[in-house]
Amino acid sequence: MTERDFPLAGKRVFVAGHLGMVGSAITRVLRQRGCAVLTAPRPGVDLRRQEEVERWMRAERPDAVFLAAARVGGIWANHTRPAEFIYDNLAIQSAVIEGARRAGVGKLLFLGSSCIYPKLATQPIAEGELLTGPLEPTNEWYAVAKIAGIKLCQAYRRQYGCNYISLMPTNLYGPGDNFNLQSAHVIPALMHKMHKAKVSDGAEVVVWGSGAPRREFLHVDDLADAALHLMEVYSGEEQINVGTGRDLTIAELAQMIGEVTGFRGRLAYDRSKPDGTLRKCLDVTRMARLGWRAKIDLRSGLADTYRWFVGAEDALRMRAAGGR
Ligand code: GFB
Repeated sequence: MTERDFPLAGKRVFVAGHLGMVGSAITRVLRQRGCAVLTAPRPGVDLRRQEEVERWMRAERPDAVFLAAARVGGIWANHTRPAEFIYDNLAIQSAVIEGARRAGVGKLLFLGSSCIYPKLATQPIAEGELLTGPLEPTNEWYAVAKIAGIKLCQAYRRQYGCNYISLMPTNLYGPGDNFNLQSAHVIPALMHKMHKAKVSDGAEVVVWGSGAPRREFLHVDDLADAALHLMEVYSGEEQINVGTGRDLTIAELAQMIGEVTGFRGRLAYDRSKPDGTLRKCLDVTRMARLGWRAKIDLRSGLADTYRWFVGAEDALRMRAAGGR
């Protein structure tokens, strides 16, 4: 049994990014565990603005911070909006990390991404692969910002003795995800396209790229559970990978989403869209040694996400029809 050197129960915990998929999942679990969750008002506190963040954090004095606020998106959003992905992420993490130091926060967990690792990293990717080679070009802007976040936490540990740690999740999905077709990640994008095709008797759904790249996917409820666990048991400098340790091809994933959504038409591959990195599967040995493993299998996680999406679509339609 791993020792809990920072028990969260009863603490005042700031979740930065509480409206996003990851932040809202962390908020749900913290409330279940009896924590007082603090969230920065929006509008009111722009997390990219140092002064606004500092003023709010000094007034609220959280004991702990989950830094889940970020500019995120799928391969196309990363590729076409590099300035937003590098600037917003650098600004948010600098403001929150420095704000936490000034407010005397006891512990902070920074959430990164598996795209911090080199494009050609040895698979599955162990933590030691960081900064050993060139990055995947479609998301290097986002990756550079996330690497800077890890380095900020390490520097604050060394110079100021702050207990700030970093968690690197693999590709995430789940309820509350972004289903916008241009900016979404692959799971919500394909789910949305297949649902639309199913309800309008469409014969074909377009899958970007070749279908050959391999990806690993983690349900956001598993990630939230892992984040709380790491906060309670880990106080080291190195970032810790969180994933399932299992991957599949995009073609296999598309097939599975077809089964979950009930779409029975054809899949057409659009090779003018980027594949991105060919493989990105995390080595999760360290997290297993720290006493944590993923519990939600991909098929049931996809079914859960699809139920949420259909419910959200129905609610939107009702609202558009005047709340009837
Ligand atoms: O999920 P995704 O956008 O992100 O794409 P990455 C994964 C793979 O799915 C790529 C393919 O090979 C896409 O070409 N794909 C197929 C699709 N159809 C679609 C579709 O309709 N929409 C999308 N979005 N993809 C992101 C990074 O990389 O992963 C971020 O850009 C971040 O920085 C995130 O790290 C976790 O896995 O390629």
